[in-house]
Amino acid sequence: MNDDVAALARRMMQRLDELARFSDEEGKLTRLYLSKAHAEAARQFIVWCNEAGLDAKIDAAGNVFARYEGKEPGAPALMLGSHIDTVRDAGRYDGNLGALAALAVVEALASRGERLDHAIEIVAFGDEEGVRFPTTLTGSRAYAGLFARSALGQKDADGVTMREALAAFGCDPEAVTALRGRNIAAFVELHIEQGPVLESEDVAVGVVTAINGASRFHATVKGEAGHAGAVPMALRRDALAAAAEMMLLVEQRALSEDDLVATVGRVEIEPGAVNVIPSEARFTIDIRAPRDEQRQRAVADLSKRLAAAAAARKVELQMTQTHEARAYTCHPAIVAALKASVERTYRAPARLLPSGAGHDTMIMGQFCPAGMLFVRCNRGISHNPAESITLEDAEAGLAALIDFTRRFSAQAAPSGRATS
Ligand code: HGY
Ligand code: MN
Ligand code: MN
Repeated sequence: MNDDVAALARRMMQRLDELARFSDEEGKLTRLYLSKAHAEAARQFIVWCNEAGLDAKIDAAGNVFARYEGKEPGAPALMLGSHIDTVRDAGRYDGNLGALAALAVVEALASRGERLDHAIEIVAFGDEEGVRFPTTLTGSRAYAGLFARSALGQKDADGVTMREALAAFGCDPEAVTALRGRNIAAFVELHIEQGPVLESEDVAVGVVTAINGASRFHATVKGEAGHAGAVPMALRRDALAAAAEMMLLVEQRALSEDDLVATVGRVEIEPGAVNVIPSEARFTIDIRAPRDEQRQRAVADLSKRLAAAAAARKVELQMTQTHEARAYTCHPAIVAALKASVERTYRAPARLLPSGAGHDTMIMGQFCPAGMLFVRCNRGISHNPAESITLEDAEAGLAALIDFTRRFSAQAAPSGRATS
């Protein structure tokens, strides 16, 4: 059965360029959860779903869903998709590729009126990155029934709560906590690798075996503002100098072990004047590892080391945890089926590899059997406007996803299926 995957891939790439226009920032791609750009991108995704004959809807968490029925209406569904929110100054393929690939799979079937024994549900999750609000993976957490009600009170940089933002988006915040998908036999996400492995081995497509667990913190260091010229060094309680020492401790701890990674992604300083000793420094910490025990040990170590650095400098340190996601091992039956699809369509041995980046799959995997396909990205660059993939590699990823979708059997779906 030879679909015109090349044409589907070309249209998918064009749509990724069109979707990239919807941004909250001039001249760069930044699409935050429940923002104007998210609403515009969601509306555009709905239009494309409608053009494919699908009735798409936005759920209480701001996710866009559409369903392509199987031979029998109401059959268990294979769910395909990813997220359409982005980081700041992002690339256009992270997340968006998977949402549009899910639509392209349905278009491949719908174009020939083909119906399978299972339904297909496609999803464009509204928040995976967790850039606007401290929590992350909000869309998939809500769908999997794992949304923490407390997140509704979290505020963005402008002091807007998630509850207010959901209501302004047209969603019912109260319904988010009750949101829970049903009758889903499995979830599969196509995503760019965001790392250099596939490119280094000249492979276009890979199958993900596991996803790193992650812990995120907001650290606040309080010292004492003072005159930059008049206060002797030994008498200072410089919040920024203390935070700088702590950031290096974060880096050194991660360097001490293989597979452990840690990042300080955002720093804010008060009062921020050239001739004032900083009184407060706030920074984020993101720590990840393939094994939860390894990550938790690093978190415990770092908490002690940062506290000791604060005491030595006579500054206050407050660490607030904002995110925790357990490492996820992709369902073996899904991995095996994806591997077979890659080998059938790509005609080369499938490269199996872990994911250092987090994905909606790690949440959906707590709800139903789940797995991922990776597409090579240029120089492994991601979370960066230089992020790019080739049309050929997009086509290879799509071909494998279509093959998997056709051969998937909800009846034979691995255990651990969501209850309806
Ligand atoms: O941070 C991550 O791993 C993902 O890109 N949200
Ligand atoms: Mn992503
Ligand atoms: Mn990302």
